[in-house]
Formats: sequence, C-alpha cells, structure tokens
Amino acid sequence: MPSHPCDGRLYIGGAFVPAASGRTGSVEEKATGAEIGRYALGSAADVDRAVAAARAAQPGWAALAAPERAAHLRAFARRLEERYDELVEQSMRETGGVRAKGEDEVGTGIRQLLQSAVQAGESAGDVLPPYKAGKLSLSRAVPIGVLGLITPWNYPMNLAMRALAPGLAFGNTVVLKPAELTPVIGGQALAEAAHDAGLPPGVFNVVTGDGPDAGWPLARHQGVDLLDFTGSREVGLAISRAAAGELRDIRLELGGSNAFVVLDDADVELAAGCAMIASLEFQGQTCISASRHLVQREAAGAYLDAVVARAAALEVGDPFAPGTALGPLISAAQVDRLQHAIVGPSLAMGARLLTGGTHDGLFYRPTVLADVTPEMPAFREEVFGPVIPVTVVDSEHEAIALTNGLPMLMNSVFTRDLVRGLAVAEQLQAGEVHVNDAHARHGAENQLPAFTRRQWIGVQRTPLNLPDWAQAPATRES
Ligand code: TXE
Repeated sequence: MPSHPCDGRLYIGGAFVPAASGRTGSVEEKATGAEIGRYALGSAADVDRAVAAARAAQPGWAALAAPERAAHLRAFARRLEERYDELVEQSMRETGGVRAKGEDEVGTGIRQLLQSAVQAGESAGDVLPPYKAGKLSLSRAVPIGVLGLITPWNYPMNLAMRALAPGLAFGNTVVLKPAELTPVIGGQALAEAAHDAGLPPGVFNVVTGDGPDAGWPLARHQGVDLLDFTGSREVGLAISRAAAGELRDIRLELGGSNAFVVLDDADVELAAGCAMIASLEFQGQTCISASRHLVQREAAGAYLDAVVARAAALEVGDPFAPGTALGPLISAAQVDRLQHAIVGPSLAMGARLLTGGTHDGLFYRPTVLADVTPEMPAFREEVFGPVIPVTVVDSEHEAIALTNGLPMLMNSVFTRDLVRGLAVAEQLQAGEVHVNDAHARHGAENQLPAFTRRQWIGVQRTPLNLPDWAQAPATRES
C-alpha cells in the first residue's frame, strides 16, 4: 500500500498527528508476518484530545441541513470507491481473508455510507395522536452527541461503518478506536477518505492503539454520550460493569454460540454446503458463524459424510492464491485458544476428530468433530475458528432446548418441510434465524441503527383553560 498521511498517526480535529506517547506499532500481513505499515499507539491523552475535538464539532455538524450532511457522506463513499481495489487488498493482508471476503467488507462499508446518506434525508420525526383534544403531539429525532466506537478485527471496515455512517448522518460526531490487529483498514484508511472528502474537522476522529491503553479510556470517557462496542463478551462485560457504576450509555454487540440445526428430513447435501459458509467462511471468525451443529440422529451419518468430504477438500493458504478457500487465522493467540481451549479439551472429553485438527502456523485445517456433547467447550464456547462440532440429538424438541440454552445471535434450521422449519425458527431465541440457508444477509446491512434520541413535543393548540389556582391572584374567583 502506498504511503498515506495517516501512516503511524492519529486523526484528531482534522489533522494527522503523532500519538502523545510518540510510540507506534507494527501493522502485519497475517499470511506472511511481514510488516506492511505502522500505526500510532494512542493513550488517554489522545482520547481526551479526540473527544474534545468531536465535542467542539458536534453542534455545527448537527446544525447542517440533512442534505448537506448526506452530501458529505456521499463524498466520503466516493473516496473509498476510488481506492476500492487497494482497500480490498489491504483488508486481505490485514485480516487474512480471501478476496471475496475483502470485497464484501469494503463493498458493504461503502453501501452503508450511501444508505445512511439516504436515511439522513428521510423522516426526522412524526406527528403523533394527541393524548387530549386541542393538543398537537410531535416527536423529533435528536442526535445523541459524541459517539465513541470500539471495533474488532474481523470485519474492521464495515463493523466501524455500521455505527459511523448512521451516526454521522444523524448529526453525531465520532471518535473511533479500531482493533490493533487491523488499524489501517479499520481506521486509518477511513480517516484518510473522510479527510479527502472534506468532512469538517473534528466530525470524525480516529485513535488507534491497544485495548487497555486506548480503548478503555474511550470506554470510560465522560465526554462520550454513547459508547458503541463490538467485540468479545469479556471486554463487553467489563465495559458494561463500569458504565453501570457511572450511569453511562453503552451499546454492545458481542459474540455467541450460534446453532445450526439439521432435522431428520433435511436435504443433507444442501445443509452440508451451507455449513461450509456458516462455519468456515473467513476461517469461522465471524460473530454469526455457526458454532455448533445439532443434527437429528436419522440424518447424522449422511450429514457427517457430506460435511467431511467438503471440508477435507478445501485449500488452506495464501489468501491471494487462486483456489484458496481459507486464509490464516488472525493471530497466534487465536490458534492457541482454538487448540488448547476448544479442540484439545473436547477431544480429551471424548469428541472424535473426523478431519483437520492440525495447523501450520496460523493456517488451521478445517476441522470436523463428531460425538460432541453439551458439556464440551466445542459446544459451549464461541468457536471462532474453522471447526464444525457436531452433536447428535434425538428430537426436534431436544435441538430447540439445547439451542436456547446458550447465548446466540443467529441460527439456521434445515428441513424439507417449510412449515416445520418456520415453527422451529419461531421457537429459537435468536435475533435472526434462517430456514434452509446459511447466515445469508437479508438486507440486514440496510437496517442501520439511527443513533438518535427521540424527543416528544406537545403543543397546546386551543386557548388553555387554566384552573383557578393557577391564575394570577388578582383574577382568581375565590
Ligand atoms: O476481542 P476484544 P479480541 C470475540 C470472539 C473472539 C474474541 C476475542 O469470540 O475469539 O472476541 O477477540 C478493544 N477496553 N469477537 O480479543 O479484545 C480491542 O482493542 C476497551 C467477537 O480481538 O474484545 C478491539 O478494538 N477496549 C466479535 C476491540 O476491543 C478494549 C468480533 C475488540 O477486541 C479492551 C471479534 C478494553 N479493556 C471478536 N480490550 C464480533 N461480535 O464480531 C480490548 N479492547
């Protein structure tokens, strides 16, 4: 990637500046370990400056007419489009994803900006039924103020954009702390595009750095009106505990152990094909990846054969090589966690390894585990790697009960009987359930949160008959 003004610097108040500490970290290509850039190691002092810049810019940004803000967002999107190919490859290098994943990430990020530009110009409020005759009731959308965003490494650009785009569209200003494993595609590149697009100084600020030094001060900052965090349950819990003690507003998007349910009448070849996407796409490192497969006994043999045949044939290697299906995992820590906290202990507890289970550095073979029971880590934990743990169940009822026993974001259910599929879907307690499909997006990327507060306004339309006690003393009857 050519040198860019943000290389090794933060973006605060419209300027590219070094971190207060003067320190930088290495940006690495995950497949090779080569250094491909530097990022600034921000800390509390930088967060203070960024929040102050965002605070100063917010009233002016909110005062712009919605079409003017929308024009800024479209210019921002155009700058990203101009660098599309370079950004896709940057994503491939920093995340280790194959080209299709990079294109999905950058393409979705750009679409989110354009979608928010449209939403910014749509309804800013409603006229409501008045609670009493003679009154007019209005509600209007009011920006929240300064948003703090802390984002993860798996889809760095579009997970940042999920909050950034609608946040800006509705008149908020933003301080973003991207993941330290993906600081360019998740932060620096966005800062450069916003800067080139002419966003007013301070509207969007980027403080790179690690979690404890840069993320935690942002999460705790009193000048942040809403903290939006996407990442692990552990950090989410710490942020939530601290926020509860200080009555601060937060929004958390965490992981879960998503279930993939295959009923006895399922088309097992279809289910196995979808399982590749659901569990192995981007090496299984997606918050909506299928983390456990619950298969009714009658379908289990055929399903395992079909899944193993597909998984064993997949190519693992350099994301840039044609034919590669799975690139490297994001870090040695994730490989270690997968081996020693998920796969190893589950095998020790009696799971059977049907394929995979080995790795060469960060390159982890797609792995299928059979005989997985609900006590094993491969069932209980969010796998977050290219592993398909299969648990046999004896009934639809058991599949539903086991699925609902753990937190999850998205499930799938496979059956040839659509009515049965819908009935099971209704009983699964996830925000999203797919029938005979992997985690396909059904326009979910368009349902961006508004990042506004609602203000209700009541207007008295007819002359008000005040009670006697509220009149001026001279005019009172008694
Ligand atoms: O997440 P972290 P990690 C899950 C998944 C994965 C696990 C670990 O299960 O195995 O999380 O990933 C910042 N105060 N997901 O370690 O640590 C950090 O710098 C404030 C699910 O990468 O939560 C980064 O910017 N911030 C998820 C962000 O939090 C802190 C996607 C996420 O990092 C901080 C990724 C702290 N004390 C992982 N510590 C999803 N839902 O998609 C870290 N951070």
